[in-house]
Amino acid sequence: MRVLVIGGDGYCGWATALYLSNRGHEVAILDSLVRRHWDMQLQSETLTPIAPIQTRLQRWKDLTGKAIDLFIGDINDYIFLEQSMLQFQPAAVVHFGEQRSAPFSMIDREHAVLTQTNNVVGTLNLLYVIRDHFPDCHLVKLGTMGEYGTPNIDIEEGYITIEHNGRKDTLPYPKQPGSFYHLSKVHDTHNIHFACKIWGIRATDLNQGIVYGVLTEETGMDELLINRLDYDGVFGTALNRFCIQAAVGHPLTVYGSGGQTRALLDIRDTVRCVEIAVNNPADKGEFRVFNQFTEMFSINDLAMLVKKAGTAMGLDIEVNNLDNPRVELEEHYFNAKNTKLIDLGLEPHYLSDSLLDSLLNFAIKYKQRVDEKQILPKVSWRK
Ligand code: NAD
Ligand code: USQ
Repeated sequence: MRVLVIGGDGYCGWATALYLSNRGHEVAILDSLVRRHWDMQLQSETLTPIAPIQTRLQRWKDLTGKAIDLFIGDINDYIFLEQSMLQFQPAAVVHFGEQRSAPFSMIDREHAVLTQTNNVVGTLNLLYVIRDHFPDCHLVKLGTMGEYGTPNIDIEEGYITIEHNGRKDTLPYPKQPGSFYHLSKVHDTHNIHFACKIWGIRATDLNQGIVYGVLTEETGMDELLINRLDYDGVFGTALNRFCIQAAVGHPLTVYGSGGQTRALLDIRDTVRCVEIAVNNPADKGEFRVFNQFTEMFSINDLAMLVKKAGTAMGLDIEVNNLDNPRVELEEHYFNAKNTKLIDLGLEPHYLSDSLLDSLLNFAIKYKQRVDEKQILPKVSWRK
């Protein structure tokens, strides 16, 4: 299938583009490279030395004989997006191309506006190109489990059936996101759902949990294919950060009491879930929602697992409960459904000692690149 991966220079997108290419799909990457620019502005770098996108793609072609087309530009530029898609003629578009950090979106007004404009307008442009030129194209859009927040009832996959005053309906599951970034995903969800309804577009919203790990079969083939791994207080995410903190002897940064529970998955499952969605398109007019995660952990659980694995490797690991820079529940009910991808064939990689060992060893290998000043959180949700 011809698959356009928007955001294909990023953490999830790069691994996915190579995986789909390796599985025989005709892949193109579209990316504005703005993430590399934001890193420079924040004066932070990924743990890993990522090669320029052109070098990455040339190496992939040399190694495998498979070419991946490249379109460099911003999906907020409608003409660029339209021309790129007309040239590539995708049967499916996988859309990872957004500003994806909650702390980044909470820095100040400018960053909140940038996040919501970048994400919501980009997705809206994409919906219009699909409507006007590719009415059968399947949109596979990365959403987030954080759209749901932490309700005191079970979280369903996108929809909930409610009985009210003797009447019954199946409605979009209520959304209570926890940052202006997470809110941008909710706005996207509503726009895509509406477009499916009025124009008959087919779309799958993948409400993904927090991704951990770095190696996939393809990105591990060569140093020039290495994926990014963020550890800084803005773009770094919980488990990845803890492993890198452990590697450099920094106390693990648990925010607040650490009872926050989240849904997580291995990056090897991210790429597989996207493949499953691409290979099983939504029907015309269908807005399908899959919860894309494999396990749920509290932040304390994650810190304890890293401490245990690191201690077994001879690392000396402390856990610090920092004042929580975010406004979020620290003790709450959290139970989300995730059967739809499994029913379609996902065989999860559960978090294991061997994965933690490999992630810790990976972090140790690159630890001289860590700037410890970037580890503590600097962005507060409060004024
Ligand atoms: P990332 O920052 O590593 O990659 C995003 C890529 O999109 C970057 O290469 C960036 O340059 C590109 N991009 C951003 N805005 C663009 C625009 N307007 N036009 C073209 N390209 C643009 O992020 P990631 O971790 O790979 O996340 C990818 C997607 O998955 C995001 O939508 C994110 O919300 C979602 N997601 C990520 C995680 C996670 O743990 N990393 C978890 C759940 C959902
Ligand atoms: N946390 C800590 N210590 C840290 C970092 C985070 O305790 O050093 C806590 C946060 O307070 C929060 C939880 O861990 O309660 C998750 O934070 P995170 O930074 O790992 O993840 P989050 O901000 O939710 O965002 C990440 C991705 C985002 C994606 C989301 C999936 O950056 O793109 O949408 O995970 S989810 O969390 O399911 O919404």
